[in-house]
Amino acid sequence: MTTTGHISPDQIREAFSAAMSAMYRDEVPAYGTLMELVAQVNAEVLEGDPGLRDALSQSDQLNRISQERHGAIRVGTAGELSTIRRLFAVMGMQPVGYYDLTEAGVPVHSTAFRPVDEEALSRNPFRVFTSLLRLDLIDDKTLRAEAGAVLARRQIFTPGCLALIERAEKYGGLDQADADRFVAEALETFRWHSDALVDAGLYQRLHDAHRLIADVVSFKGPHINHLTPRTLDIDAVQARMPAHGITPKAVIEGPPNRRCPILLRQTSFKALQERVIFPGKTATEGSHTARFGEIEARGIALTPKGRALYDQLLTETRRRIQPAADGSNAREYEHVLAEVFTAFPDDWTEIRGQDLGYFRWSPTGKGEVSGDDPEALLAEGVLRCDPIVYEDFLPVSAAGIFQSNLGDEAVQDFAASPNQQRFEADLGQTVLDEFAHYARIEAKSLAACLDRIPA
Ligand code: OOG
Ligand code: NI
Repeated sequence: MTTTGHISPDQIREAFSAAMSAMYRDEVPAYGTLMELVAQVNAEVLEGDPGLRDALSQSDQLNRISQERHGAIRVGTAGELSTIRRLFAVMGMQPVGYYDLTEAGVPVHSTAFRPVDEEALSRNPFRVFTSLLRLDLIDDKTLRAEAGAVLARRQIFTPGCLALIERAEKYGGLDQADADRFVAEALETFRWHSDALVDAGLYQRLHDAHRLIADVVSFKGPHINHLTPRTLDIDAVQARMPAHGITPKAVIEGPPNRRCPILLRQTSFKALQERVIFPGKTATEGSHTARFGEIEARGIALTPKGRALYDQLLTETRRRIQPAADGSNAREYEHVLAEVFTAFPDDWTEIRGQDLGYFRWSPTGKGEVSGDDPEALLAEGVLRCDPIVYEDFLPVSAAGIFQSNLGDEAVQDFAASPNQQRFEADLGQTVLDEFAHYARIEAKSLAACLDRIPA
């Protein structure tokens, strides 16, 4: 509960998400175009599918669709990561999940800061995929030391932001005036800076080692690198992007188009070339590609068993065909993906029966709840059951998104080296296990229904 005078973290997150969106639309005009296209497609889908509209409104999701978005940043040090955690906590965002991207050829590991309560999610689901650079995976010792020194010197938070984080921690929240200031100050951390921190020579060497290292180390802060609206028909948006002057990446990441959507499907458009000023005896001008746009479509959260099947089918697909970045085999890839995924049941009852996905139970209000067999009560129409939306991310898809905006050379061979303990030590907190969290939501919803049984 908030103390009198404090506004809720949800309100701060809502204001921050809106401010971030406005800033990004200003900085990256194609993002604005994409937002309009997504809004148009979402409206068309809802108009043509009253059943979907009804289901979304029943599960309290209709309102959030239009404000749905995630963003991503990449930080350079443990100190930056732990302060970012504190910053997001002011807005009710907790670290959920651990993603090892080395597995997919990118030298970072990550978590997603997001609201976790259902009520907070339906209020505003804004989340930020946050990656920590792993300089330890860079072979060149001299370059590693130089990069480390640059990172150690920079301060990515304004003094006002740090003071307000401390205030929120000390008093358990912020009042309206402080929250307004906090949103403005926090926004500064995510802003694009065209003045580089490093000279052109060092930038080039960092870039040659890995483009991602240049992106993280060379600038004053961890610029937000994309914002992602949620669409109800990702295939339609992907198909219509070119007509709006946007070039999408070759294929949609994740599962194929299905009747029963699972997990997460994502696609992005290419990063912009941005002008950069490098300091030095005489400042030089150059360019950097960092920022892009993305859209996502979300489906049901899978159980560990469902996720294992998903991973297995994706691996099988990619064993048969690797999507080429130039799009030359996109059709073929989609075909193979769809064919391989026929092994994943495409029917809610079957998905539930085989324990592949998580569901939320609720009473329909039609008839008395009696007995404790949820499937029977569902069949009688006394209970209903809706898929729980997957609120998290997928490492292979994330690597594809990194790759689409960093260039193909972004994927190098790193020894897979997940190190969740190290990440959590740097973060200063453990991350929430997403599977356990979805399982709890499901169990709680069912218990609440069955508790209504008269004694
Ligand atoms: C993050 C890429 C991951 C997603 O949606 O999977 C991501 C990045 O490029 O920093 O945002
Ligand atoms: Ni993303």
